Amino acid sequence: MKAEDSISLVELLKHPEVRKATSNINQEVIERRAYKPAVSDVFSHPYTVLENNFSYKFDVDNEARRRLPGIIENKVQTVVGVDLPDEPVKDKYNRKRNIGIVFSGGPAPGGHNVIAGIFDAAKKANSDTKIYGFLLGPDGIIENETMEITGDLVDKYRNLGGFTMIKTGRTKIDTPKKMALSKETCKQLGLDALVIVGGDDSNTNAAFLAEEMLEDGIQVIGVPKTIDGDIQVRDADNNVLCAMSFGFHTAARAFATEISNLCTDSSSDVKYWHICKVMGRVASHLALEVALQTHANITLVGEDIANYVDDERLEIAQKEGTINYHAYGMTLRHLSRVICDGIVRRAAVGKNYGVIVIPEGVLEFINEIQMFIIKLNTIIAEYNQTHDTNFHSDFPLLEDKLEYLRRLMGYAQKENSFTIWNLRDNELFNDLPDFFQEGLLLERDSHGNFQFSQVETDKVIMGMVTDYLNILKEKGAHKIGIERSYYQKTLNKQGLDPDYFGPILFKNYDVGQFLLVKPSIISLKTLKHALVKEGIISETENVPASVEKIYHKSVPKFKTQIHFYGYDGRGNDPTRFDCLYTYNLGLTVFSLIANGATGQMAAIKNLEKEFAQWEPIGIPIAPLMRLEERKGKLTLVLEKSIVDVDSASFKVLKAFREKWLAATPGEDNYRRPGPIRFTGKSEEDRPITLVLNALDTPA
Ligand code: FBP
Repeated sequence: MKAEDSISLVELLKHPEVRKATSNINQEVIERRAYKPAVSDVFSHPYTVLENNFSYKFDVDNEARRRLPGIIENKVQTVVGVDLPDEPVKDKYNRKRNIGIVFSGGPAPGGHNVIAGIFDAAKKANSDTKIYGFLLGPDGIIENETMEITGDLVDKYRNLGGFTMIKTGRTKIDTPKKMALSKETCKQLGLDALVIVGGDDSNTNAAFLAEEMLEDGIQVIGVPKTIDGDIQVRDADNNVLCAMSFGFHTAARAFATEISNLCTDSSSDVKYWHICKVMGRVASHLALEVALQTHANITLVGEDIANYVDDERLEIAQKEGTINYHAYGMTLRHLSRVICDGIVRRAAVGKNYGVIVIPEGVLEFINEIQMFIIKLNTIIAEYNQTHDTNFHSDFPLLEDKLEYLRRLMGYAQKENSFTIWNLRDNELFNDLPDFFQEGLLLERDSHGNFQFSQVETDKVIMGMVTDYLNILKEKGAHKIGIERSYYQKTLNKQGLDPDYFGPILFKNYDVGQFLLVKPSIISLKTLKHALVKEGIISETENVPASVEKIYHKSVPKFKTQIHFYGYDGRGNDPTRFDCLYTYNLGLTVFSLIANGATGQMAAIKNLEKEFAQWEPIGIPIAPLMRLEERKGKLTLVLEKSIVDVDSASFKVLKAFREKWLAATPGEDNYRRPGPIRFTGKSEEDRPITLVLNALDTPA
C-alpha cells in the first residue's frame, strides 16, 4: 500500500475497532457489572432479625475472657427473614446510619461485592444512610482518610476483582495511640458501625475495636477475607460455621488454570519440570485445592510433612529402649529426597518432565526451619524491646545480622550461660545459602508474621533436589528409561542385533517396557568399557553409533522452570461462587448492623451445599481467639486454620498421589479445569476441597 493510501492517524484513532480496542470497558466488564448475584432466601424478605443460637459452644481462652469482657458472651446469630416486624424493630432497622468500611491485608477477589451487598441493603433500608470507605486500609481509620461510597462507584466495581475502589493496607491497630486515633475518627464521622474486611489478624483487630467502642455505641463487624483459606471456623463440637474465607476459590481457580496449562505444555515438550510455588502463607489449602483441580504430578502439603513419622527409626529406638525425636517430622534433606524419588521414578518410564506444586509456607513445617523462624522472631523482638531502635535498621546488611548472631553465640560460650542462639544453631544456619539466610532474617510484617512470599522457598528446596539428583546420576541410579521398541528400531537401523546388546546395556532387559541402562554405565568411557569387557568391541574400536545414541538418550538432564503464583490470582476477577458468596456476606453484614450486633463476623453456613441451603449467620469473634507467638511474645489472635490431614480432601489427594505422579508407562492423569468462566454452565460452583470436606463432616 502506498503511503498516501493508508489511513491517517487521526482517522485510525477514530475508527470504531480502535475505539473498542482502546476502551477500558470491554464486554467482560459490561457483563460482570450487570450480573446480579442471587440472594439467600432470608434476604428476599423486607426485614431480617437475628436469633441467638445457643447450641454452638466454644472453648473460651481465659485471656480472651479477660481482655474482651464486653463481647465474650456473644452467641452465634442466625439471620432470619421477616415480613412484618413490630414498629420499633422496623424503626431501628430503617434508621439512617453512617457505616464505615475498610479492607485490610492482601486483596481477595469479591471484596467489591461485600461493599455492594452492604450498600444495597443499607440504602434499601434508608436511602439517607451514608457509606464511607476508609482509604488504604487501617491507616485510613487511624488518619481519618475516607471517601463516601456512592451508587455510581459501587456499580463501577460490581463483580470485579481487587480492592481498587478504596485500596487496602496491612497496618495493625495495635497500640493504645492507634486505637485512640481510630476511635476518634469513628466518632468524628458519627459512625454507627465499622466493617472490617480482613483475615485472621484483621478480625482480631475487629474484636478489640468492638470492645473498645462498645461504650460509644459503635458496632464493629468483621468479614472473613483471604485467598489463603485459613479462616475456617468450627465450634467446640466440630460443627462448621465458616468453611472458607472469600477469595480462596478464585485464587485457587486462577492458579489451577495456569498450572494446568503448564501440565499440558510440559507433557507436550517433555523437557521441563515446572516448579510452581503457590501463595497461602503458612497453610497449604491453596496448594491442596490446586492439586485436586489439576492433578499435578507432585504436590507438597506442609501439614502432611509436619505429620510425617519415620516408623523405621521409631522401631529401632524402641528396640534400644530409647526415644528418637528425629523420627517425627521431616528435615529439608528428607523432603528433597522424597521429591527426587518422584522425579527418578518418572524418568525411569521415560518421563523426564512434570509439574510440582509447592505451598509458599512449606518451610514452616520443616523442623529445623521452624526452629529458626521461632528463634529469630524472639531474638529480633528482644532486641527491639531492649533497644529503642529497630533490629533491621541497626543491622541493614546480612553480614551485620550474622555478626550479631555470632556475638549472641559468643556470649553464651564465654559466660557459659544459656542463650537462644547456640553454636549448633550458628553452624546449621551457616550451612544455608545466603539468599535463604537473608529470607529468614527478613523484617516480619506489621502483624509479626513471617513473610513467606518474600522467601524463595522453591529455590531452597529445588537446590537440594538438584544436588541429590546429581549424586544419584553419578551413582547410576537416575536414568531415563528407553522404550523397548525405540531401542530395537534404533539398533536394527544400524544392522545390529538388539538382543545381543540388550543384556549388556540394560539392567532390566528381560522384563522392562522401559529399559534402564545399568548403573555402572555412567559415561561414554564406562559404556565402552562394558562393551570391551564383554568382547563386543576391541579397545581400538568405537562404540557403535546407535548404541551411543541410546546411551545419550538415557542420561537425564534436570531442567526446571520456576513460577510463582500469588499476586496474579489475588487480582483475578471473582468466580461466580465468590461473587455470590461476597454479595450475600455484604447483605449479612447489614443485617448484623441493623439488628445491633457487634464483635461478630459475618459468615455463611452451609457454603458447601446448594445455594438454597446457604444460611447467613454472625459468628462471635472473641470466643475464637487464642494466644499465639507473634514477634517473640504471646499475643491474643484469631486462630489460623491449617490443612487437616484427616480431612476428606487431603485423604483423597493422598489416595491419588501415586496415580497423579504417573510414574508408570502411559499417559499422565492431568485434569483440565480451564479458565474461570463467568457465564455458561461449565464452571464449577464450589471449591473442590469444600465439597470433599463436607463429605465427612457432621450434617
Ligand atoms: P492476607 O492474609 O492478608 O489475606 O494475605 C494473603 C497473602 O496473599 C498471602 O498468601 C501472602 O503470603 C501474603 O498475602 C503476601 O503479602 P504481601 O501482599 O504483603 O506481599
